[in-house]
Order: sequence, then C-alpha cells, then structure tokens
Amino acid sequence: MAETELKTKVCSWNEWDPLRHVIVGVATGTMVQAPEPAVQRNWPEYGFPYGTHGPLPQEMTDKANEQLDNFAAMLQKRGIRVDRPIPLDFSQEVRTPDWIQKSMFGAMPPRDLLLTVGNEILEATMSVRSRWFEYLAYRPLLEQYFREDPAFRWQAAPKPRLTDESYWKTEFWLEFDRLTEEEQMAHTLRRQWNLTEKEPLFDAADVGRFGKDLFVQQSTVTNAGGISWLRRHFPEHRIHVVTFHEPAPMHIDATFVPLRPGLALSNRKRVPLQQELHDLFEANDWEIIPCAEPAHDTKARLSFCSVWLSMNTLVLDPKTICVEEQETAQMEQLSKLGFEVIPVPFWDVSAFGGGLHCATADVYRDGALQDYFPKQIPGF
Ligand code: DAV
Repeated sequence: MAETELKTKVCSWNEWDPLRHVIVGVATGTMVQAPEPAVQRNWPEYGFPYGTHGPLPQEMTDKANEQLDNFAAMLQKRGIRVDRPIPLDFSQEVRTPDWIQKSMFGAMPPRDLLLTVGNEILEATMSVRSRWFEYLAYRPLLEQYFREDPAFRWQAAPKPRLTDESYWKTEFWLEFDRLTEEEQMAHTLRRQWNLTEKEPLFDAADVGRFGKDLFVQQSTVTNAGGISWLRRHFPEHRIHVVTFHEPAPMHIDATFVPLRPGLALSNRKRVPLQQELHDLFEANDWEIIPCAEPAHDTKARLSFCSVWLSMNTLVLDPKTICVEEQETAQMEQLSKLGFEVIPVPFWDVSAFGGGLHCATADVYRDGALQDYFPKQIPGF
C-alpha cells in the first residue's frame, strides 16, 4: 500500500456518520479478574468462585477471536480501515505505589477506554485497578496516529490513585448481590454505588456522542467528579448527566444510543429517569423508541455484561447498522426503520467485555461538528 493511503486522520463527532477508520479489540489473554474493591467476580458454576481468578478458557478465547477477526474482515471489505490493539500479559500482577492487584483484565472493549471527540482521543481514567494499565494495549496505535496526523490531539485524563479511599467498601458488590432489587435501585436513585468522590473517575463508554451534545451516564464506573472533569475538558460541548432504571449501571451503550439524526434507541427496561431527557428530544424533533426484546434471557457464560448487548450495535452510516446475528427482533425493528442491517456473529465475544459497540472505538467518521439540539432545556 502506498504510504499516502496509510496516513491517519483522527476525527469523529457522533455515533452515526459514515465510518472510515475504527479500532476493533482482541480477546487474547482476557482474565476473570482477581477481587478488588471495584470488582468481585463470583462464578462458582463456571469454575471461578469468589476469590479465584485466571484466564478465560482457551476455547472461549479462540471462538471470540474468530468472531472479532471476522467482524474486522467484514468492515475492511466495506472499505473501513481497522486497527487492532496489542494485548499485554494480562495475567501479570500489577502495582502502583498505593496497591498491588493480582491480575489485569484484557483489550477487547476499546470503547470503555478511548473517547473520540473530534480530532481528540481521550484516554479515560477508568475506575478499576485491574484496568489501570489497559491503555498500554492501545499506545502503539495512539503513537502511530500521533506520528501520522499532525492535527491529532492525544489526551489522557488524570490517572486516578484508586486507593481504598476511592471506594466505600472492599466487598461492596458481594453485599449488593444480596440486596432486593428495590434496595439496589435505591443506589441508582441516590447515584451512589461503590465509588466515592475522592477523585474524578469515568469510563469512556458512559459517554454517548450526539455532536455538540454529550450524554454522560453517572454509573458504577463514572462518578460526579468524572463528569465534572469531562465538562471542564469539553467546554464547547453540552454535557447532560443521565441515569436510567437499572440497579447497577455500567456504560451507556446498551441503554441509550443514537441511530441517526432524529432517532435514538432506548432500552425498553432501563427507562430514562430524567423527564428533561424526553423534553430535550421532543423539543428538537428527535424520536426515542424502545429497543426490541433481546434474544437471550440469561447472560453469556462468564460474562459481566447483560442480555441488553442486543442493542449494542455499530452504526456504519445513517442507513447501515451492524447487529449481533441472533438478535432477530432487534434486526427486524431496525429494518423496518429503513436500515440495511448487517448480521454479525458476536455472542461469543460477550464474556470478553461487550458487544459490537463496546468492541470498537472510532478513529474517523466523515462529517463535521453539528448542533442537533439547538433548543436546550434549562438546568439539564
Ligand atoms: O449493560 O450489560 C454493556 C456495556 C459493556 N461495555 C450492560 C453493559
């Protein structure tokens, strides 16, 4: 390939403009994480009772990589440039001056870590010790983009210390699992789970990009300080803080996602808790439609993600969308809305950190920054 064809340009303002360049994660080396204040895995039925950790089984990893590779090849065939991260040895113990953590996690969901806003890619703080060093898997790509695109703004949010002061309790999630759904929901209504406000914390996947408006979910991995940091970091954008009817929210992209200008898909169970969100969409002639019924009624084996990965889609352009191939109801709904739907086998990737949106991070989409919500709601 001629060198000019390789030249990178970083730019993406929303989730729907025509996609030209994307990062697709890899499953290799992904771990069931060792316990830490932010994560307590407890999967005795799959050989990982509380307190144990280790790599996901090799046959699962192979199957996930096969699906990821096929997905990447399909995108390439459509003329989209695809880059892949370089996994580290995620089974290694890591430490900072403040703590030691028995394992890392993986490099399947780039969306969790990398937030592309215009010509900037921002590395999120993350809020989990086992994911503290995850950015290293993406550094070879970011270094390359920095060399090739003189306009690329490479940013990293302040690395958090993640001492015990960043968490309320060391076994919060074990205790949370024993609560009734109503007691769990009380956490959501108070916007208070295990993160304290000691320092700003956020995952990139809690941000939904709609041009000038960014919708940021306060969640189990994104605290108020993290959102305040984002607001100061993107002064030209309008940041809307949103929550939904979900006891343990993590990432907005299986909950509330744009499909194209004027149309957003909302989780049929995790309804928005702010009336202002409806008001804003209505005032600007945007329609919000509930998603279809998911194909599965239980999570995938060893997965911390929900069945709502059914709506975790990748929009290739305002008329074309990738959907997991078993999600027939979701595909049908999108077809009826006028989309060309590309079915993608991806369920075996779930345990590695998500669906088609989680598994990708935008590098370049056509289009400029636009204001899709010129009529704003005061105080939202
Ligand atoms: O809602 O099950 C999906 C997103 C993971 N990055 C969920 C989380």
